[in-house]
Order: sequence, then structure tokens, then C-alpha cells
Amino acid sequence: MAKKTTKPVIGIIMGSDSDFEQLKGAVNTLREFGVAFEVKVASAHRTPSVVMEWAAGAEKRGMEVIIAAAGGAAHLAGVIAGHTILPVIGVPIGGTALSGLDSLLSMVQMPAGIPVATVAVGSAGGTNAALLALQILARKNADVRKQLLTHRKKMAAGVAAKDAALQKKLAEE
Ligand code: RP5
Repeated sequence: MAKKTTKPVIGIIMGSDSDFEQLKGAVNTLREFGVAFEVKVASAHRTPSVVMEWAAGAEKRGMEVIIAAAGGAAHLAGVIAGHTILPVIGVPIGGTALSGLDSLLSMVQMPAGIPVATVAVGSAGGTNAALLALQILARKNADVRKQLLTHRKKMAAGVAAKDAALQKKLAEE
């Protein structure tokens, strides 16, 4: 079982509570790894000063990585990245008027100078954002590193089992 961290080291921020559904994989993954995180709903356009304060104080609060999710004209991750030198992982929210392509492009196309590491649109991106954040932590956290290696082994075993089942099914046809 993972050693639980009590002090949050990953900050998750989303533009609206309607984004949360697509971030459940991120939350579940971080809980599974026993890594504490904080969650915030704040919008780059509806509550810009809250976003600025949250981002500017993140490093002081002990955050090591930030996950920022937003949909539509998704400038939240870029704005956060402009207020901190912590790594910012952007999750483009899907299900928008342009099916997440709007979120993806507005998040991934950061001009040179302020990077946002943008992952896939939607729930897959949410889960991958948490895993990428854990991979960043793993550079200095041996427990997280060990858990990530175990997680990869379990995934590989799952694929091997599915392959074996398919081979068997085909052989029996
Ligand atoms: C964005 O606008 C949010 O990140 C959300 O994806 C989208 C819609 O927000 P709501 O109208 O559901 O609050 O800023």
C-alpha cells in the first residue's frame, strides 16, 4: 500500500465544476497512489483575480505540479503558467461546441516562452495528467517511482491476458 502524503503536492484547478466529471480519473489515480492534492474551481475569465492568487501562491503552499483543466476558449492553463514556474499540465475539456478541438488548440498552442504540457482531450487526458504529474514527482520520490513501475507492470499483464484470451478464442473457432 502506498505511503500517504498528507501535505498536498499537486494542485488541480478547473474552470468550472462542470469540468470535474472528466477529471475523476485524475483524482482516483492520485488517491490510488496516496498522493495528496488540492482542488480548486476558478475561471480565467469569470474570476481572474482568484486564479492569479491561487497560481502565484501555489509554490509557497507546497505544490510541485499543477493540473489545469478548461473547456472552450481554454486559456486557464496558460494564465496559470504565466504566474508560476511550476510545471503546468493542461487538460482540454471535451464536449464543447467544437467537441474539445477548441479547448485543445487554445491550450496546446502556447507561444514560445510559457509552456503548458497539454494532454489528450477529456477523461483520458485527466488520467494521463495525474500519471504525468506522478512521473514528475517520481524523480525525487522513490515510493511514487516504485508505484509507477508496478502500475506499468499491471497494465502490461492486462494486455498479455487479453492477447492470450483472443489467441485462445481464435484457435477454437
Ligand atoms: C470553461 O467554460 C470551463 O472550463 C468549462 O469547461 C466551460 C463551461 O463552463 P460552465 O458554463 O459549465 O460553467 O471556462
